[in-house]
Amino acid sequence: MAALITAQNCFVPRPKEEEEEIERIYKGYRDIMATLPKYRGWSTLHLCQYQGFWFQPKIGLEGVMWVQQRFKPRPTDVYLATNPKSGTTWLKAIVFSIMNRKRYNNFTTDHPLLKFSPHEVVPFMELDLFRTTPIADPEILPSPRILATHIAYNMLPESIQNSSCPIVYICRNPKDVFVSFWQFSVKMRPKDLPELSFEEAFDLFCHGVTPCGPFWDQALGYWKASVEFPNRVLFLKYEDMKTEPLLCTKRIAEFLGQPFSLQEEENGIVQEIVKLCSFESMSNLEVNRNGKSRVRAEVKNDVFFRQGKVGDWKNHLTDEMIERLDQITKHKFDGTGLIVDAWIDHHTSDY
Ligand code: PAP
Repeated sequence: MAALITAQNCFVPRPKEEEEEIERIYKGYRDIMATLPKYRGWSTLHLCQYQGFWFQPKIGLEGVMWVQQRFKPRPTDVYLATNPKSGTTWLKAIVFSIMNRKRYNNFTTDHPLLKFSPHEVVPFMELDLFRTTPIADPEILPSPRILATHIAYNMLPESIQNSSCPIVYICRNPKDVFVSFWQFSVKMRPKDLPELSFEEAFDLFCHGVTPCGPFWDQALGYWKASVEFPNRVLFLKYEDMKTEPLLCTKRIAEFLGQPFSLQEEENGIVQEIVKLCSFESMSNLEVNRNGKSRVRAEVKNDVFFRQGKVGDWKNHLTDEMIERLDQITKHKFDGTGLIVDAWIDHHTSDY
């Protein structure tokens, strides 16, 4: 297998003066963070509100500020954007497999995704590369780089917004996102923090207080961008990917300017990619069952694989919760052209 350069390879020592300068810049970020509105966090004590969105102070906001002020895109970059718990891990695996299919064409016995977590081969900018000092040098990554982010569209630096780099966004029913987020935060919340109950977390979610939320505002930013710049921003739904994985994979490949040839289709390459990236296959790999992130040492790879299903919210939410979330979703997306009928529960709603 050809050598793979991952996020971890980008953490190389820099000259002392450069390290000191970066440390000074991050100290400035922390000074700004100390002045921001705070509210109860999910896996951290607090979230900070910055430019209308909520972020974890340490694992998140410092990196966001660096991306906004200093990140240099390359014209060949591909960006993957999501609300957390909306299918990020899956999208990373699919796009990596599409983009690298000439180089890694053995999908069953010798593919990087059989040994590396999707988060390792497609790093988050603000959470992996620039989360805090020491930061990575992303110039080490070969082109085309595939980089992920949870940053809202309007908060992306102009250098990305004004570039011609493609952005693939995936969105998911907020009821499933909430349940997934809740389960994740139970695993990630340090034991020395007071417990966050399911009901409290639900209330936070409804008020938009989630890491990188409000969920709806973040989704709308990318939705509007996808309407305005359809060749640059692709808006996908998790549920469509579940029902039509082959079609969606082909659509992503076309959008990225890497359509599957007739011969590739005849050879079953699309099927192979879909199978490799499926929840069933990914969640059973040793690296994703027992591996740990090499960049974020506190994160075990298995926290990104729970059920991978549509509709688990039915097993967790009360009728009142369903009604409340659906009302918010209808209200927020009303008149935007974003069709979310399939997300609304018609037993409790008059939609
Ligand atoms: P993020 O926190 O980095 O954004 P993300 O992958 O969006 O991660 O969230 C994990 C969710 O995606 C989990 O959903 P669940 O809690 O409802 O089960 C996880 O199971 C699901 N997921 C991960 N990999 C896949 C996959 N290959 N196919 C479908 N769903 C997946």
